[in-house]
Amino acid sequence: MLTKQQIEYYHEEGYIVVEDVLDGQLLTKLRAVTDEVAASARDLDESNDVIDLEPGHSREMPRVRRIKRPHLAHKFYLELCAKSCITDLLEPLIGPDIRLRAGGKVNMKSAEFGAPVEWHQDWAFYPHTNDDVLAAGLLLDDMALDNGPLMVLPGTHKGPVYDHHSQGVFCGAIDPTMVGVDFSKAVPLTGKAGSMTIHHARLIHGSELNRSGRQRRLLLYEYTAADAWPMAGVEPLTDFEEFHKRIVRGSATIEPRVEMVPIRMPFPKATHQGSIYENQRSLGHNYFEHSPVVKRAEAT
Ligand SMILES: O=C(O)CCC(=O)C(=O)O
Repeated sequence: MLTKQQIEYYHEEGYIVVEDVLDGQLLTKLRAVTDEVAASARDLDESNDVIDLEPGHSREMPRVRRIKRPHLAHKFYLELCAKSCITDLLEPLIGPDIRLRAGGKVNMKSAEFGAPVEWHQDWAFYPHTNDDVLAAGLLLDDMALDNGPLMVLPGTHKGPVYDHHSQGVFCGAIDPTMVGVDFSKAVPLTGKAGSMTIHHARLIHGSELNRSGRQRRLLLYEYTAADAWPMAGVEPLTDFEEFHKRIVRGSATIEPRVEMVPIRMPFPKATHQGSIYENQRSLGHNYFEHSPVVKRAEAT
């Protein structure tokens, strides 16, 4: 369970890191399943509904950037998202009735080239009727300063929802030159494999390239209070049964709780579709370096 201090810290700063959430057996299984799903990239020339490929991918040298919607990609991911070792920690933050979002991902930052993620607020992608919405990140590998850890800007979940558009079109990232945000205040979330990060959907976060020789894989499940109903995003609300099935704890309701939360809709849709990495391609000014060290060395 979370301590009173951890709960207060989450509400105040918008994030926490909890150690030892997955035991050795679950962690081993999670890694094995992730290897199995990622191995399907060997048969792919381009990204599909499950696998997002890094630029430079080939069948001989597979480069997987992300496993999309893991709960659909393997039944183990679906079982894991509802396990009490996770949901016990969410209940004090968003209440007893919890739904898994239809999104979610495993971000695979491969050694030496794993891609950065520009600063953004998840809320810009999927505003809801109230902001009891968060992402829980399970560390498959140790997350350290040099392998592109998730970085957060404490307290920003209480501030505005920033513009995530470029030239009038959604791009899933904040232009660092256009906002008065001090990105130097970012806190890297480091921890041992098996730990879990939790961040509020309105918290600004991002991450650098992986410059180390070790991979950094992070399974991000997104959860909402059951009475937070999506106003945009990937939820297929035309399929109520499927929506309803994603309740991982407590019960569903057809009465959304509507609160005064700031909202910007992610429309017109991003020019590049498929994943956040694709959406962010049209951002005018990047904050993070995107060229892997290896590539730059080759170019000079
Ligand atoms: O994997 C990361 O470091 C950042 C993930 C993230 O913020 C996202 O994919 O929305």
